[in-house]
Amino acid sequence: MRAAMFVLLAVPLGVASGVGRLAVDDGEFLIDTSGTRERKSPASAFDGTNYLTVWEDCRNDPDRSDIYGARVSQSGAVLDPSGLAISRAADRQRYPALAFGNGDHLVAWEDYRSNPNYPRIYGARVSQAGTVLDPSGILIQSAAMYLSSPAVSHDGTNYLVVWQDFGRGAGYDIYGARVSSLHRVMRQRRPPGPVQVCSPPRRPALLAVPSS
Ligand SMILES: [Ca+2]
Repeated sequence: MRAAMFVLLAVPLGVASGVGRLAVDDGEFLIDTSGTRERKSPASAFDGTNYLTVWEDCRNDPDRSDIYGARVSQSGAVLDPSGLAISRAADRQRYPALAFGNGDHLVAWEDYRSNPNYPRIYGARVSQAGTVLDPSGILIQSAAMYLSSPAVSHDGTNYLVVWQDFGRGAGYDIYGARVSSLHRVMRQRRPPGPVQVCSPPRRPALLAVPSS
């Protein structure tokens, strides 16, 4: 069980003497101070000025988690001590991941709002100022499979969101979709139809970029 009652962050201070060794701050600090219910599954990214840390948060319902976050300065000051509500959608939102690119973070997570048994992949942008730009969330993939445990990266132009997919092949497969910085999920074909990000079953796939 992945469990942690509070979200903690140890800030690396830089490379210590000696090749390949990192120094770690001599004290951890509490990032979320807003309650006693469970917080877990943290992730963090740096935007050039501050860090954004995100996590799964049960402050509103012990059985139906949400996604919250907080910015942390390079000096370790928690800039959003009450937390930023990134998604408070129905049912559970779990296992957030994020990356920074082109001025905003993209946070992605597995989301049970439309089906309590088969999570989808949702995301939302968070600005450097801590504003949640997509408070209803962006549907990244809705295939009727068990889509879970996303990860996010940014290549300087677009985001890549990847996740594990259970149900269409033998066990788990890895699928992904590119998401533009305008938070559009890139579609595989034109004219636009349902978001289609997967090649034939059991074959991990990425999207082709539309030609125009
Ligand atoms: Ca929720």
